[in-house]
Amino acid sequence: MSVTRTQVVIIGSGPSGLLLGQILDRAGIDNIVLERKSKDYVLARVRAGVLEQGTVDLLTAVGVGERLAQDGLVHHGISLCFDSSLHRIDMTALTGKAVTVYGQTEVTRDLMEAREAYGAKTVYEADQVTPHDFAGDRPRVTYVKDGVAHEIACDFIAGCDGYHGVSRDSVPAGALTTYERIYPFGWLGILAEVPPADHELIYANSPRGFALCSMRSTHRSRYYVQCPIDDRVEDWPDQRFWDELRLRLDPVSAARVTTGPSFEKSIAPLRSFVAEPLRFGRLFLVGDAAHIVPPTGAKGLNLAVSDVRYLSEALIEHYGEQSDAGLDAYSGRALGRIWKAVRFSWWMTTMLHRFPQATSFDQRIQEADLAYLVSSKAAMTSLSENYVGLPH
Ligand code: FAS
Ligand code: PHB
Repeated sequence: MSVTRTQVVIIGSGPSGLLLGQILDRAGIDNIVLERKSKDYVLARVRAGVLEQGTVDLLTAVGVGERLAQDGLVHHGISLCFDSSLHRIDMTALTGKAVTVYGQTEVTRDLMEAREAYGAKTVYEADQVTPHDFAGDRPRVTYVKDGVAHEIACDFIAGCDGYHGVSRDSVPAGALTTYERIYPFGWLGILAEVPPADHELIYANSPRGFALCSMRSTHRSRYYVQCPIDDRVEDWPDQRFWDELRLRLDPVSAARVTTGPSFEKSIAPLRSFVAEPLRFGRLFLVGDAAHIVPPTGAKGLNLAVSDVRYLSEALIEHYGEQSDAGLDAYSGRALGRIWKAVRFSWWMTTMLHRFPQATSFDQRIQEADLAYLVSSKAAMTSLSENYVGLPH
């Protein structure tokens, strides 16, 4: 077995792992990223699309904001569609902030390129990645690459390996408390090389279910419709998708939908999930390894970014000032922001989706929720300040 040493082992090369690696590289803290999949596989995943102002600011500050500034689409508002009417919420007028539409795939690409330019080590297709001895002060991580066993001795392990990763599962039973809500539907999403229906996002609540009109650029659209959780992609040929999307929109927006062949189509389940605490000795849980939100509030990726900010600041303090105050505070600090985003994502999901078991009372409450929201500056301000991102 080959044995090497580094200061921080980062498990996972999604946005959490790559952004943490980028910040540590710039701070001169040695780190190695271990990724189960290939680089192409990671880049092929289509996920988030909306970046909070705080995310844009951090990516820019750590040197990966050039393409983002050039290609990102700054949005000052969103629209809600219900009762066949469109209601725009001017988030910038209400909060002074905006969001930027820039696909997670591009964020990942920018971070990978920066890491390669720096010459930092990433091991792709690393099998059997396993954290060890993180309860003590000499943690290590083992893995197998091309049939050869490796061990990395380190000071800290960052579990950036997502909901299905190994890090959270490595925590001793009983040391972790989890909170979960599984939603009785999924999101069927497509990508198509067609211009978006609107210059901003449209979140629709119709009697047929939820729909979302989003985009990746002015010529590439990202659309979603709520679907039964047991649906399969094969059940949704393109024409059925386009017909259903239009039926869930107001007539003006429906008429503005440009259809075309999809080149990506997938169904994602929706859940709210939080693990507490986020620290176990020298192992830290980050991003989707620690929490999952339904994508309705566009929070998943953005929460991963604030986790990374908190942990990277703590690690820099540890090495630079020989202080562990930040490390000791990481879990509580991150969970404070996590739970606010979990609440907002749950609220947006509850307000905008049709629940199979909803009673007629539930339906009237949902309608009243929407009617109040678009009639109240205070309510729209509350939605806006959560959507553009609460302070880090
Ligand atoms: P990720 O899951 O992105 O990355 C974890 C990485 O760890 C992966 O590359 C994985 O291969 C690797 N890994 C896992 N186990 C490992 C092991 N044992 N060893 C080594 N590596 C391992 N968020 C939004 O805001 N909007 C959206 O529309 C949206 N859509 C989504 C759709 C889907 C299907 C999913 C799953 C998530 C979606 N999200 C969305 C949330 C998503 O954007 C996440 O919040 C974001 O990817 C979090 O990044 P990471 O924490 O890096 O986790
Ligand atoms: C996306 O563009 O993928 C997207 C945008 C906003 C959301 C969810 C997904 O709330």
